[in-house]
Amino acid sequence: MTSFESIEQKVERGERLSLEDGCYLFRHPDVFAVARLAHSVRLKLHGTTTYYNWNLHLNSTNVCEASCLFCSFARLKTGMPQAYTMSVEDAEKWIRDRYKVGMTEIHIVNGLNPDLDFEYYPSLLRMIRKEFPALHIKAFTAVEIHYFAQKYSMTYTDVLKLLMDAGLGSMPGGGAEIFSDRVRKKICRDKATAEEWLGAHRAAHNLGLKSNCTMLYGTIETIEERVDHMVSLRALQDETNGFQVFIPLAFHNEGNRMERLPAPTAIDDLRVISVSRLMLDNIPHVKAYWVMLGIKTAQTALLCGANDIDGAVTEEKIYHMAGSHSPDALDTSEIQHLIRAAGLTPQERTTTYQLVERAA
Ligand code: V47
Repeated sequence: MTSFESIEQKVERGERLSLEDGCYLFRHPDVFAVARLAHSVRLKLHGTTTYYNWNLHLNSTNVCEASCLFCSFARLKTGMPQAYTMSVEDAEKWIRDRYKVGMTEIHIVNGLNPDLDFEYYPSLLRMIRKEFPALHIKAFTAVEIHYFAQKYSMTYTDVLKLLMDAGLGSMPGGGAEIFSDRVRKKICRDKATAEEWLGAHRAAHNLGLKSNCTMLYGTIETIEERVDHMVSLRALQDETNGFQVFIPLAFHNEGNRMERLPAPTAIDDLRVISVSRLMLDNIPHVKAYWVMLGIKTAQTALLCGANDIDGAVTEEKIYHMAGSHSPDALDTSEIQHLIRAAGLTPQERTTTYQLVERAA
């Protein structure tokens, strides 16, 4: 019979938790006990070291063929009010206006734009590699890779090789949502399935590309579906070891077609972080993405299993359009302060978790 004590013993022995254990932890009334257990695992893996990076977010088009109910960012068709597509030259100017010496990463996620030729994407990457060579390019979710493969009649491997030749350095984790077919049919029925999302990451990992993984929670999924999602990620990681970090994404309910659902509470957020740290025994890092959690919950999450707070993100749009009240950017000294105030040790990293040391 599953009990909190039996789970504690498994964690102590380094034994893998089952789907039933994960569901039990989601339902356990003492959220602080779950958080403490997750924090003990985080301390074993990383000590007090808490990572952050310094990055810029670019969304070069918000035109999107998919019709995800939770999305407040996509503007569906070219020509609709507020729809935009940057040319490569526009994107270069956009980056130049925001780029600061010392930034190490550009994160690019776009809509599934039916009006662009494939060449747009490698050209965008080549421009960044040439003009901003210090930036690691983390770009295009598995949903976008799947869309390119279908639309331009290529395999995932072909698409990824062309993008890697142009400068792609790693893949972000978005688009995973919840793997359950039941939920996907309702909230994101016209984009990559769970198998396709996992297939694109498998192809990336087989080419030596690292990637991140996510889970959107707080819409209509059950606890079993959340834990099942984690188990699927863990299984692919057993196979490829290509995921660097898991990022739970809390549903934001403004400006989209799921506005009537309440947003997850701070306790929901901390529980998801804690359970993910305990279930995902083979994924090194868990990120408390402050833009999505808000600064105070993100800081608390660092004591509940998370060991990364993302970056001094500049110009995030997806969450701000969905009602995030977090600031548009945080500077590095504020991030360091948040981490130190939790009794932890700030460490700047690159996208692939190499340490960045800067002169004081
Ligand atoms: O795929 C969209 C999610 C993702 C909403 O890999 C929403 O380092 C909640 O993937 N409420 C994009 N979630 C963001 C993303 C990401 C962010 C930061 C770091 C990394 C990384 C990846 O945002 C989408 C979707 O799952 N999303 N709308 C919403 N209303």
